[in-house]
Amino acid sequence: GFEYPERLNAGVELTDAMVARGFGDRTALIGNGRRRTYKELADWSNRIAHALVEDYGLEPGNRVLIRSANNPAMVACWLAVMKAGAVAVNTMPLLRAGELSKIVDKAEVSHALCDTRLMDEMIACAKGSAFLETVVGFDGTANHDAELDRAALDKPVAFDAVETGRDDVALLGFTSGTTGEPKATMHFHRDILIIADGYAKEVLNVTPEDVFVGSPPLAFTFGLGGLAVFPLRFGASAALLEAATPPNMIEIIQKYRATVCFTAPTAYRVMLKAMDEGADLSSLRAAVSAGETLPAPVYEEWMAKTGKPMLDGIGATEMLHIFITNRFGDSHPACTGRPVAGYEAKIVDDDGNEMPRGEVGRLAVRGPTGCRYLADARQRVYVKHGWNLTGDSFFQDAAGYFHFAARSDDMIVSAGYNIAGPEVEAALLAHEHVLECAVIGAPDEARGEIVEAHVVLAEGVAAEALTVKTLQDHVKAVIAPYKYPRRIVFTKALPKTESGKIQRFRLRESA
Ligand code: 3SK
Repeated sequence: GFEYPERLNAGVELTDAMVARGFGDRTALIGNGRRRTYKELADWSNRIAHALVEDYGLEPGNRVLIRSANNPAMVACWLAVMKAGAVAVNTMPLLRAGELSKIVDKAEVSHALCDTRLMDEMIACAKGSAFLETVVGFDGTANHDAELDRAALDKPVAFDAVETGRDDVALLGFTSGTTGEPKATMHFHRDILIIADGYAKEVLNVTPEDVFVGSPPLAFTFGLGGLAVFPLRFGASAALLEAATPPNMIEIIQKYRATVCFTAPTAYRVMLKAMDEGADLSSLRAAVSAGETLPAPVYEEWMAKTGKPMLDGIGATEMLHIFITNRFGDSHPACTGRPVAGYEAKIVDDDGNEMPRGEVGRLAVRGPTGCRYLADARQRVYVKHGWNLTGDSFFQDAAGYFHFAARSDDMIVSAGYNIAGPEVEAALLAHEHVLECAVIGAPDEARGEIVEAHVVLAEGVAAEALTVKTLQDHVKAVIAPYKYPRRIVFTKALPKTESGKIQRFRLRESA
C-alpha cells in the first residue's frame, strides 16, 4: 500500500518539499526557451496562489479551469490552484466555447485561468455562465506580461498552503473517451503522488538525471503524469512543447538529451521514419507508449532500429494513469504486460465472472486511484464490487500477461465471426505504405457488419499506386483471411481527439 500523512498537499509536495530536499537549484521545467529551477517554480506558484486568494477571492474547494497549451506557466497555475486548496480542471487548448461550457457547468467552475492567446473562446464561454465568475489571463510565454502575472509579481514567495486532506479532491480529469460525451473523474491529492510512487518509481525508476519529453497535453492525465508529476516527484526535469509534433519532439530529444518519451504509437511511427534520415534518439532510455494500443510492427521496428526499451501500457483518466504495463527487460510485442504495483486486473464476462485464461472478455481493474465520477450515472456501470470495468476487451495468457483485443465497441461481428478491429489495423500497419488506419464495423445487410478500413497512406505514396486489392491481399497474408477489410477508404487524415485518440465512433456515424 501507499502510505501518506493525513494532511497532504500535492502542490507543495512537488515543489517546496523538493526544494527542502535539496533540489532547489536543479532544473524542473524547460519551456518557451527558458529553464526554471525547482526554487523558481515553488516561488512562482506560491506568488500565483497569493494572487488567486487575495486578489481573486479563491476559496478552498472552488473549481478552477485552466486553459493552456503545455508550458511552464500552466504547470505553475496548476500547482498554485492545489496549494490554495482548490480543485484544478485542466482543459485542452483547442476546445471551443460550447465544449468549455459543458465542463464549466458539470464542474461548477468559479474561476478560469487562461493563456491570453486563448482568451476568445474562454470569454464566449463565460458570457451567460451560471457558475463562472472570474476569468483571469496569464502569459503562457516567458514574458510574464498578463493580468495574473502582474498580480503575482510583488507577492511573497512563501505561501501558507492549505492543509488539504490526502483524500481531498485535487483534480477533476475530464474525459470524452471515444464517444464524445464528457465525464469528470475526481482525483485526490494522494492519487497524484500514487501514480508517481507506483508506476513512475516501480516501472520507470525515475532519477533526478531524467529529462522527460512528450506530446500528450497536460490537460490529459497521460500528459500531466508524464510531463509534470513524474519529473517533479523525483527531482528530474521536463521539456514542454506547446505544439508537440514528431519532428519537434525529435529536435528536443536531441537538444536536451531527453531520457524518457511519452507519446502515442502514431508519433513513434513518424519518429522512426525521421530516424532513417539521421535523427539521433540515443539518449532515450524509455519510450512509453499509451493512449492507443501499440501495433506489433511499430514495436518491432522501434526495437530493431533503436534497441531502446519501448514500454506499452494502458491507462485511463478514470484510473488517473497507467495501470498495466510492460517493464524493462520484460517487454513484448502485442502485449500490454502486467499490473503496476498496487493494482490488480482480471478478465470478466458480462456478468462480472472471471474468465479462463486465454479467453477474451472485459478488462476489470482495481487499485487506489480508481474511478469516482463526479455526479454521473455511469459510476454504477463503471465500478462494480470495487472493480473498474474498462471499455476494453483483453485476454490474459497462461503466464499472467494481459493482451489487448479491442475497445469493447471496436469488436466487429461479421457473419458470426468476432473480429477485433485493432488486429486488422495492426495487419494494415505492417504494410510499408500505410501510415495510419482505423478499422470499424460498417452495417451490412448480408453479414450484419463488414470490416471497413480507413487508411492514410505514407507521404509520397499515391492512392493509385496501391490498389484496394493489394492491401486486402496483404491483410489476408498476415492474419486469418476472414478478417480482411471488405471496404477500404483512403483518406488524408483520421478524426482524432485533442489527446490524439482516433475517434472511430465518428467514422462509424458516417458508415
Ligand atoms: O486514456 C489513456 O489512454 C491514458 C493512458 C495513459 C495514462 C493515462 C491515460 C488517461
